[in-house]
Amino acid sequence: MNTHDIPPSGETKPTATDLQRSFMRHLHYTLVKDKYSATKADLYLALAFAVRDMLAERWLDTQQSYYINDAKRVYYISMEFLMGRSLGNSLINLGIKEEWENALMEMGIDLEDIAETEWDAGLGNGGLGRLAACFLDSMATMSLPAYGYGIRYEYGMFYQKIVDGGQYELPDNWLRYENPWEFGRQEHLHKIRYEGSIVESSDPAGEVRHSWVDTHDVMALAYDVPVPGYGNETVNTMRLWSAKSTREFELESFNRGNYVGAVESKMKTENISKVLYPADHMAEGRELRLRQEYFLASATVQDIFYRFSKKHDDLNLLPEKVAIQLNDTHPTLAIPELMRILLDEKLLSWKTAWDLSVRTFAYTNHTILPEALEKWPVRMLEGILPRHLQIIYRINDHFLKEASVRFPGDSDRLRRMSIVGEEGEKHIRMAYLAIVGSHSINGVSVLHSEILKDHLFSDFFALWPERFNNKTNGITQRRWLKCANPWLSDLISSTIGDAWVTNLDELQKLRAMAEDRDFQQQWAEVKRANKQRLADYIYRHNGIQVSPDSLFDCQTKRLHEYKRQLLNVLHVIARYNRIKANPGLNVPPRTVIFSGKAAPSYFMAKLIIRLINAVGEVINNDPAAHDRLKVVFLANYSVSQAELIFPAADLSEQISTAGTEASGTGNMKYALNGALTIGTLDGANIEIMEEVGRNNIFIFGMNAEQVEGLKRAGYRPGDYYSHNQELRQAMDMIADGSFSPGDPGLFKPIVDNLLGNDPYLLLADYASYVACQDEVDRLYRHPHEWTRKSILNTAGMGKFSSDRTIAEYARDIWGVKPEKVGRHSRRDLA
Ligand code: B1H
Ligand code: IMP
Repeated sequence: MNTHDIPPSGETKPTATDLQRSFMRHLHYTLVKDKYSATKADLYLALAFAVRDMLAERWLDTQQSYYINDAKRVYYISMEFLMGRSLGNSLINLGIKEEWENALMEMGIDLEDIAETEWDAGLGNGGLGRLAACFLDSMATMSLPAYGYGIRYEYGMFYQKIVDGGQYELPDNWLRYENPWEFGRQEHLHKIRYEGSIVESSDPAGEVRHSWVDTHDVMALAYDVPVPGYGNETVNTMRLWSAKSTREFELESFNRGNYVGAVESKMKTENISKVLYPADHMAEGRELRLRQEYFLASATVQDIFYRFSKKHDDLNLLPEKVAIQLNDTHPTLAIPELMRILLDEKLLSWKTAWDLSVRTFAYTNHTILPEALEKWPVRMLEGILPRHLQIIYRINDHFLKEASVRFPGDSDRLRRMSIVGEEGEKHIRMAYLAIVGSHSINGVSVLHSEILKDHLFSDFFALWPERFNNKTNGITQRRWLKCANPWLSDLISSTIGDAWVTNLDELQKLRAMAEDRDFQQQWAEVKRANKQRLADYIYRHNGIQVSPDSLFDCQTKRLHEYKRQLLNVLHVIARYNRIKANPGLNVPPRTVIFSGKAAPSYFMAKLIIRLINAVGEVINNDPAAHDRLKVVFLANYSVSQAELIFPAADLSEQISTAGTEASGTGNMKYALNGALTIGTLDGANIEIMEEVGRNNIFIFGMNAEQVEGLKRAGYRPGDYYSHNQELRQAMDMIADGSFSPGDPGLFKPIVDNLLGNDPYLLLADYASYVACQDEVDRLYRHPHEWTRKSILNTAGMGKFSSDRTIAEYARDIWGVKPEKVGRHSRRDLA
């Protein structure tokens, strides 16, 4: 039908008429609308369908090429994919944005305007989910035979509203309108089993075999989303699973005559893919979450077997044809699930099955925070996944035997290393299961990977040093520079060419331009235009007028105590007090911008949101501060909001307690867009400093070793409070109700917590932070110097492309190679 409106890819570019015809066809025949009845959302959908058509052939060709060439595949399994919007990214990756812009303009349609109506795909909490999305973009762009596997949550990350200064959560009903980027695949259906019991029998060779019977089953239904590479023919697949009750189950329960009860149970089973858990860095231990994790693991492993078996009978080939990357421990049940299939269904021996499994799996750790490390009660596993619990016990037995050869008589260490934890309620330590079951274990920045080896997993490092490695995170420059910051992209490309889009090291060429006054001026003009765009957004959403000539000081990320938004607030209050005390104080005007969601059950994080808004309320309404300080909290931080903020930032706040932020990726997005960083020596900040140069970044505070030392020596926050007058005044104001006159005790818990134990050492780093902020002020008075450093930041970001990260995973862990896409389906059509 409409396939022929647009000439096949890779050949001549379509004309404006081709595009317009395709667009109108979709408006008329797919949506059944005319120009009188079409809403903005219809125009968006018509465009999305037309763009989707342009992906179709490449998608079919890519998948067929993988099949024909029997490529080794990599499977990235993740409970989260924070994709954001697809339209803009698809247009850019297809290299067809300008053509569409012009074709639509001729019809009186503004592309940017209709693109705004696309709802974000927010199937993730934060960095971990967005990293998965950046990786998919890089894998497609590098022509790797890769798949993302996840859950098609009906409700993604909640929508945050700010009411009376506090956070309210609204459900993110993202599938309410049609989702043009997904394709339901009714034929790709797997049965997921829960509960039941185990029957043992002996096979003819005398081996004990297990069958899992009387299970309660749910079906996993595939939805495929295309993942186009940039400037190539590759379109990979992200496959998301949706829960459906089984037909047998439905018929059986309905036949029992209990109609309402049957519908109720049907709903209950379909709840598995209902909602994303919104508590990042907090393993909740809920039964539904366990069911979700197994749902993803089992459906994906079954799918991998199905694809592998289309070409191969010999299971020994599995590690040569399949690499599975576990995005944190959330999908770790894939390990016992693979073992279950190899043992119980394929009837392999334990030794063979285990060897194949370990060579197939690799595990990435993303955090060392204890509350985020997953532990599942044995009792819960026993009920829901009885066979997997047996397998995990057996894995542990074999493992402890191996470890006791290496550490004979060291029973303390063996107890520490056991996959089964005995303190309190008996539980399974998922990180240990992931380590024992993988041939590769990596952290996400140099510092983080060192901490894994030296602290969190030191016993395992002693046993298997060769399994441990680092893969410093990265971000895709296609979304985070080319799409999000078109003006800066154009300036860069017109200066050094556009090779940076697929080779970010090219940005180094900007170094030669850093001193060039003309170039500096153009750079500064772009920044100002982006700040104006953000200022307009702030005015529309918050009703606050901010000046694009003020320093935009931004901290946007999940609200968490370890990220220390509160340290930023303490500085804001101190700055306000300085201005109040000295009305003539000459400081560069600042706009301090916050954005981020708190886990709905995280009391302290939510109280900090209230505090930020309360402090803003006082400062923004005080004429004394009017021209020098503004505080803004933007509601509902999301991928598309972030795309607006990064290009407009002057200063990027990356101020976590050293040793707590595994990597950070927002830090990279800000610096790539020319913001200077004020940060601690934590996560990837250290590597950013190495790349941009110590003189082009504001570093303050203790390093990870000093943090350790201070804690060991006995940290006394009260000392810092007593000895620093500015700090004491700021804390007293929080405690005495200066920011909450109607409810003076409201913020007292914040100060009590700081004076009580201050687990993230805010007070210890306070003086150094404020001194560093004073340096920021000094530099901002010298616009040329500031702009020079801004250019040098962008120029130094080559290392932080997720293309580099993925190249390292592909080479060191997966052993996968780029795969050329043939024109198979196009020949079929011809
Ligand atoms: C990161 C998480 C996380 N680390 C538990 N850990 C979750 C933990 O729903 N849960 O239970 C969800 C997410 N997220 C982040 O990963 C790190 O904090 C960042 O420093 C890092 O940049 C990012 C990607 O590696
Ligand atoms: P899958 O997602 O790996 O199942 O890949 C599906 C693609 O592989 C299909 O679109 C086909 O192009 C190709 N394919 C699958 N089975 C066959 C087959 O039996 N012969 C040829 N191609 C096949």
